[in-house]
Amino acid sequence: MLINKNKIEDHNQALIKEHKRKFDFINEEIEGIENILQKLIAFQIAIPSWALGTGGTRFARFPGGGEPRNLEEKIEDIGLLHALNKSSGAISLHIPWDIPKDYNAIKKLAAQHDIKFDAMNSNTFQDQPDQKLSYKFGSLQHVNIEVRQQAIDHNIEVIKHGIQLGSKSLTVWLSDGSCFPGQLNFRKAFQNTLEGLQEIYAALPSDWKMFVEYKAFEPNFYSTTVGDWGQSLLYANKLGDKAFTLVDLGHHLPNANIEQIVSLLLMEGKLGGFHFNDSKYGDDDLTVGSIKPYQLFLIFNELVEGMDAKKMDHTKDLGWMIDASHNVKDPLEDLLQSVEAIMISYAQSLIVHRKKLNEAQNNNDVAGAQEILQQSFRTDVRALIAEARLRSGAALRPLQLYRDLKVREELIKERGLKTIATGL
Ligand SMILES: [Mn+2]
Repeated sequence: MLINKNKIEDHNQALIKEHKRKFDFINEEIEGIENILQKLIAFQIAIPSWALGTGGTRFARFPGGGEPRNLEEKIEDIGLLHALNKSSGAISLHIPWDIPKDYNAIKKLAAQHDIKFDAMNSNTFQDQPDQKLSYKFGSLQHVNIEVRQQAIDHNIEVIKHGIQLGSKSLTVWLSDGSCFPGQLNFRKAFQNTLEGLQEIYAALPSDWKMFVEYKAFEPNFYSTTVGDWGQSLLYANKLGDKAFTLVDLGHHLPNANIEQIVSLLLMEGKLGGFHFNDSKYGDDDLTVGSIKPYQLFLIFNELVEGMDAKKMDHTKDLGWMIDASHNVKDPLEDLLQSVEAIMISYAQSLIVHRKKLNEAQNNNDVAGAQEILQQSFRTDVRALIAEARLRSGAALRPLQLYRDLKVREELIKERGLKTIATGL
């Protein structure tokens, strides 16, 4: 299914009067609005291929119908999102779930939808049907060198697929760890993992980056071999200039100060990318901004401040991706909401009065500093995001248009009710 440009124009036309009134109001409130709009228009968030189908829990999965059955349909789904919001112009693939049969055909299809190939993701957290050795007790950390070699070879194969598609980065998330005390020698597990990562790193093209993603717990519940940002940074520093830490919001212990983590990683030049989601209890894969929007804003505030301090390009110098897939929503509606929440937090952090905040900090004006941040957080920037969309040819209200056009019903008609997205 394709969304006709006329449908978007009709939708915008019907809402334009109300939008103008709201935009004029915020335009008077905020200085330098043109500059902010340009940044919002340029900002793109990658969609992972596995977020397009309904996620499950270990108890059950309830597919919603019309889910993409192959890589082509996944790209088409992201094309729908990108047509509606013009902020989702990239896909992040997962190997072996998304191995292309024909690279050129896939590249052509993606280009038709104005979609780029973001980071490639390897998978050594589950066994594939044709796989020789099992990852039950880990992959790169494994006590058996043959299992480690199999995991290394897989990651190098992922890089090769990525080169064909024009991707420029590899994200390595390992589920390696242990479930019970005594199961693992921590130092040996770290060393094995480091040596494996070094071999993979050696296979990276010169213009590629490697992202080392950490997670505190799950599926292992006693120790994780890349468990926190300290461990990830150890690996990244030992690997070299092309290796970076990747921060996933849901991969921390409760109440971790993630804004401080991203600030220090940026200071060290070692933050590579960010995975967005939200949670109440753990790695809950909930819609971005649905539970803790203030935390999301505080993180974005440090990202913007830290990137500006290093004169980094907000759009190109970090990898931005949504990483969530859950059980009860239409995945495309969820992704539209997630992108909107990210854009709101980004816009709110762009309007923080940096000079005043700096002065308040230097004067130990604690209440004043808090006021400055909350002033931005409490500003309704939705008309600003909508204006950026309007100027890019996207919809003023993407979710409303998605529903008005009955996109899910169309997809069910095309693909059937009982489809299962590959990989899920
Ligand atoms: Mn992630």
